[in-house]
Amino acid sequence: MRTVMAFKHRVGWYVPLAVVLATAVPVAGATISGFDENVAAQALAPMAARTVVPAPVFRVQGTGSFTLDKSTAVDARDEAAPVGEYLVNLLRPATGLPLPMSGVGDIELVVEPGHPPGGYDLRVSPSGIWIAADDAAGLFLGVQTLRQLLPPASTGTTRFGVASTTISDQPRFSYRGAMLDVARHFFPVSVVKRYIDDIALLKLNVLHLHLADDQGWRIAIDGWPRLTSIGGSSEVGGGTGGFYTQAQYRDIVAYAASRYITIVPEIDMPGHTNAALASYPALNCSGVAPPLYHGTSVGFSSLCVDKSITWTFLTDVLTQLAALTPGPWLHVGGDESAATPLNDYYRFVARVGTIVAGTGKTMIGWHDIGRSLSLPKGTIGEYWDFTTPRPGSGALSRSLVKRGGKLIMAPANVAYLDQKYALGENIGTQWAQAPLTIQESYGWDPATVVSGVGEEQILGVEAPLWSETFSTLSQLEYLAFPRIVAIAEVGWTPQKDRHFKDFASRLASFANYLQALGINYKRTPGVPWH
Ligand code: TNX
Repeated sequence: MRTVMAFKHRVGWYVPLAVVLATAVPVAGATISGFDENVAAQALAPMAARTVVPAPVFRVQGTGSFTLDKSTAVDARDEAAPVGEYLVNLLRPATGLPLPMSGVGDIELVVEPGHPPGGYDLRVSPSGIWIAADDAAGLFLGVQTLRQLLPPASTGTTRFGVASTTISDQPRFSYRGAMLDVARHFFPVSVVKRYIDDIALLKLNVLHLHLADDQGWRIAIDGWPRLTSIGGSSEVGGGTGGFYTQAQYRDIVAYAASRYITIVPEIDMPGHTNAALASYPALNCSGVAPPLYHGTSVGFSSLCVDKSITWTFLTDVLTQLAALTPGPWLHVGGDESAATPLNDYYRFVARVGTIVAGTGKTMIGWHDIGRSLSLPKGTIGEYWDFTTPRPGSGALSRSLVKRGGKLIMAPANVAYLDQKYALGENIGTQWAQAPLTIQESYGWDPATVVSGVGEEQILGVEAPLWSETFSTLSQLEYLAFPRIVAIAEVGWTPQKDRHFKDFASRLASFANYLQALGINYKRTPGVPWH
């Protein structure tokens, strides 16, 4: 028994280290012959403690480890059951272990009150793994941490060790989002689902879909078939575009929900609407439809504020979108409406606000909508200007907060994932002070960007990914990773606990998981990639 304990103790440190080493030699089978295990144990204790992104709020290392084996079972009942299913569906193929879901198990997932709000508690000891949270969503976050405590990929043995540890964790902000622009280039359901899985790993809980812009309309609306047959048939560069049927869209929403991720649909308006205007001549003030647009300019299109068909159209669109959306928010864009006379813009946003309020949803708009004098109480602004606000954007943001709304922080110069990593790169844009480095994506505090908009006025953070310059999954992931990891930690980990050097070393370890999952990423300078 003593020997077994001692062995287990060593194995606890040994297995994760083997994994770190194994990435250089992917099927190394956890053999590190000639390696002094005592030295390994010392070297690994801090390392194992530092491999989670975003960094947990509280964590201490224990002694020993738990090893999954043929007899390991998972106990996840009632509300916890779907999270248990999710976990075993990940672990069975990765480990080759049976991992039955039974009433008693060494891996226990529990929904019960008394845990960190929005977060979870996790304990690993030699006798098992226990994760508990107030709800299934919190449990799911704990499971994301557990994934990063396990080796990233099968080492060819059945020994999957997790070092003993106690974690108590909760998010800084309740809204932690990614945005994907499926309008400039269309991405099929499979790519959207893949991105949902990518961001779930980072404990993000919102995916904002930019569903319509000048270059394409991507969601079927009953009664308006030309929106998709015409408006959906184009994209930047002249490709064939595409769109989601309502059934496909519901499938995306349900898939996101199974990862405890809320979909926020955005129809950008009154500008960014060329695809809709090209589909229905009557929506244009002139009565003449413009041609489809394949370029990348902004600010040239506008809905016609005083035509009644505009309001029939928007009521249909927003009502149907609300019905497709279990989450609390509808995003109406409102940015860069340079082709809309200012007076019309005020009236437009006010009237849209009334329609959204009528659906029971809370309106979100880019911070530009702060210009409008009349907005439903609690309207949320999404801040996209730089971390040093240029004239106007601070005041527009404060005007939303004064009316009881909160802000989602997505400053373009640090959070826009489409900004180039380096000016010589062939994908990405550069208008927002590119190059955008990993240090810059990490090194900002959402609560000090806009004066008068502090911690309490901030709903959360978001990392938008605009798609003018790319069309494949691999390019999408390349632009997102690793900068989205930085934004996820900005949204999760308390400001005082964030330090770039520490983040960079955890990020380098996390890259083993990206590799194991086949997620493309940029090996940005300043990170000690293995
Ligand atoms: C700005 S800032 C946009 C998008 C572009 C993006 C490109 C804002 C709300 N809109 O229309 O796609 O820049 O980086």
